[in-house]
Amino acid sequence: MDAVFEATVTAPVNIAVIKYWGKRDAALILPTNSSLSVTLSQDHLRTRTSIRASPAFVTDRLWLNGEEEAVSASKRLVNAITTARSLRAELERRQRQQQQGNVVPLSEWPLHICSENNFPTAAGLASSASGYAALVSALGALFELPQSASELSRVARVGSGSACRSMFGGFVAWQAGAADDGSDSLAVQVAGHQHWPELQALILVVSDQKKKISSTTGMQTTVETSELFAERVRTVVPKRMAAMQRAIADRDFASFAKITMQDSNQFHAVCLDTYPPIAYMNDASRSIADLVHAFNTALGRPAAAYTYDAGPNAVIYALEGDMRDLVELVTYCFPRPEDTTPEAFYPDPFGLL
Ligand code: 2P0
Repeated sequence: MDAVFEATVTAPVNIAVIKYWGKRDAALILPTNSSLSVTLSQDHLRTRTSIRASPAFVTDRLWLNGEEEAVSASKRLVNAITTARSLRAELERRQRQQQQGNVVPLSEWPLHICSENNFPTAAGLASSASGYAALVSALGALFELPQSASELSRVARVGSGSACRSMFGGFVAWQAGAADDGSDSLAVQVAGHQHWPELQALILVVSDQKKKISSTTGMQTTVETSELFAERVRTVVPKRMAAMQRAIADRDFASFAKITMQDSNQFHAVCLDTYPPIAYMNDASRSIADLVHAFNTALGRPAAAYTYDAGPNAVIYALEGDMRDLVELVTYCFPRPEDTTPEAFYPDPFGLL
């Protein structure tokens, strides 16, 4: 029987509080600015990826949420796999030089990759982030690569920029770096998830439809056409990266909340300043933002912070002590359709419905 080697990993979703939007090098996926995110718990949103390598396989194959997709159709996927393979080939060369017996030529064997999300793909919930982070972590495990998570984040980055941040839990910065080859454009953990366990995230799925303009296309149009964007990159983001890291270190929710909302608002302002304009938020998204501000005003302190990515869905951060009130308020103001049926209002005491 032919040998089969296998690895299975899961990777989490991350939601940026300082947004990545814009590339200075589209091929290497080098960003115009640094960004910072919170990694969500894997209990609810995650990608699970299994990879098998065998000399019996004919070619690389990929199944995404149960459907086979052509690996060659995605240049980024090919790039990420090729980069990980070259790290494995380097390891095998070293092992042979050191005359270690039984070097398994995994770098030469085709791969079968099976990846599943437990949430809607491409609904503005960062599926490419957990997807490529899971792919690269699984390749790292399968190939027994000696590289650190930060070093491997460079490989995840060539799949999708935001994926480099999903290589860590907790609070993660993607340092834009300055090198042309991308060697210093990688993710670092700012604080572990134990650092601020009271911080929670509420996800409000306004729509699970695929977004109209992909992030990749949208951000390049922004780079080319928005004048506000240049100012954001030059003066605003560096200041906010420093302030956000301070807020996280001090567990200062008031500052964390204000910067998170301001950065989300500026990202969407820059999208609107793009020509033709890009509108990711809709009326429901804006009503949710208004509600968060009303909640904070009523409590007399910033108790909740919204943020929106390239879609209408809201993520609201709040501390554990405020989350129950927030959820009650949101479900009261935005009842789900199934809660507004006559059955929900009138529990049918006479069995007539
Ligand atoms: C972020 N987003 O920082 C920002 C905020 C969307 C809005 O990262 O072209 O899917 O694959 O590098 O990573 C979405 O961009 O784009 C994104 P590519 P990606 O989370």
